[in-house]
Amino acid sequence: GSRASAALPPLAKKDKYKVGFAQTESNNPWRLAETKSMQDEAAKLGHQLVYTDAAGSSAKQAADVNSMIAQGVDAIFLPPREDKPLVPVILAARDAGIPVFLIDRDVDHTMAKPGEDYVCFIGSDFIEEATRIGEWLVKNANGKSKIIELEGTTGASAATDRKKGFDDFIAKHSEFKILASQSGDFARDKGRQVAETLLQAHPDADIIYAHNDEMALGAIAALEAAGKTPGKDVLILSIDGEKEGVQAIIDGKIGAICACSPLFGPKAFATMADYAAGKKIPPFIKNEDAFFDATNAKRDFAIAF
Ligand code: GYE
Repeated sequence: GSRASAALPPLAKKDKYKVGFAQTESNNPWRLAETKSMQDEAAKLGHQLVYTDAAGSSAKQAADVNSMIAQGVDAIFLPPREDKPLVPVILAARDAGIPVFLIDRDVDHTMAKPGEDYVCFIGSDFIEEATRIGEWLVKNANGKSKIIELEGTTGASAATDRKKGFDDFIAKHSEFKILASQSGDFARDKGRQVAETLLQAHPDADIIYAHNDEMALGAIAALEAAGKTPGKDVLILSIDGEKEGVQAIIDGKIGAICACSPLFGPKAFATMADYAAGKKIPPFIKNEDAFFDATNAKRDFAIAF
């Protein structure tokens, strides 16, 4: 399409900014920890944070960003719920002269580019997270091989890449088979419902890979309701590292969790300051993630959120 400007808008150097943070939803500890981290850092630095919660709707999140543009915020931090529907408002912010920093999820790079349309993406490498889960599985499967996969929100970069990374890894290990894979929307109750349905269709499944802890905890409830013992009959793997998830490792119900830090505040605001100072910002600023299994879950419990 036609664009008013082709370059990233600059950010004036100021002591205090009015910054938008358009949260996706607030239905799990990961989201709450992320919001708190952004609010705490803004308060610490004395910036005004315009906070919105899209309650799980990409349309509402786009409207929230549009209202931030109308309010004339200096910059916007956005975790795009899906990788395509938020692109038009990212371009609209750019054209309005407001730099956008994507945090925790990215958008489709054929539609918008870091370094051109938005400043950068700050977050985890989701392919790598899924690969680390696969590598742990190969060493710890103990003969288990039949997998049910619970996917995150359809169209979310975190879900797309956690599936791609895992599927690519499994494709190279013919002893494993993915029996079924379906979205549980990154939510505990949806994860429980989808696990229940898929376990009925595939009673021989002995591994569940969930794209986040909330769905893994839902799957544990589904397994227990079906009279199965999580961690024994079915090996469970997930991503995030919330306290209840890491506790489930200690309790022997989850096998391994690749951590995914929700604590974006310090890095997000430091990147904004660097940008205002004219420093070159890399298109991808990668978070380094921890990993939990029975060998360190107790010792490292303090880093769970
Ligand atoms: O893993 C999940 C959340 O986008 C990386 O979204 C994030 C994911 C996180 O709802 O729990």
